[in-house]
Amino acid sequence: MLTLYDNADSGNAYKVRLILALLDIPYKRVEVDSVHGETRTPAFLRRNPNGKVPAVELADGTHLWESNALLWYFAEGTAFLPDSRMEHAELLQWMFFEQYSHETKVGVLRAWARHGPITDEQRRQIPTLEKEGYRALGVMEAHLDQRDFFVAGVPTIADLALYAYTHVSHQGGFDLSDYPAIRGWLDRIAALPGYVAITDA
Ligand SMILES: N[C@@H](CCC(=O)N[C@@H](CS)C(=O)NCC(=O)O)C(=O)O
Repeated sequence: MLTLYDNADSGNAYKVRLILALLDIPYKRVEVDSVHGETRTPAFLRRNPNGKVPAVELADGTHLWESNALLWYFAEGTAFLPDSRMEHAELLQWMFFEQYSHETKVGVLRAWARHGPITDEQRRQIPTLEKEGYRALGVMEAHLDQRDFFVAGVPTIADLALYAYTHVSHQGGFDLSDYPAIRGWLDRIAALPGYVAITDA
């Protein structure tokens, strides 16, 4: 049986819960307190040497980590991972965008809002992260203005990667009122058969 080392509040971990639910893959869930250091214990570092959730242990005892790599692993052979060379490159394009330009702003401000207190240095970074977060949301809005989904016209792991922190971006202070294409896309993801909410963990 597959085991997911998870955290109920983590958007990165939620990506994995979401793909497993959409694909109806059974798994055992282990909650890890990633806010209070449980990811840095020797036992957990043997599962993910980088000390972060999500991580999975496959049935043969192999471990895998990094949320977007896990999305790719579970989606292989399904409609969530279209198979042309160009589509693979486009998936990676949006998933790298998510990790570098989006999660590090939109996700980080949410984490600070929910798990404070924050340091003075972090407080000084907030306006810059807000500006860069809205810039990333603007890139998404422009792309979705003429499309239902990010790649190939169908829901893929690029959508799931970007959905995780976008749909709870208000918890980090972001206002999506001026982003109608994103709001429509969020509704389309939430309507997928098998969808689970981040709060369902
Ligand atoms: N790039 C990683 C980021 C994972 C990550 O930042 N996990 C956070 C929770 S959202 C964590 O476990 N933090 C605990 C720590 O760094 O000790 C991924 O996408 O899986």
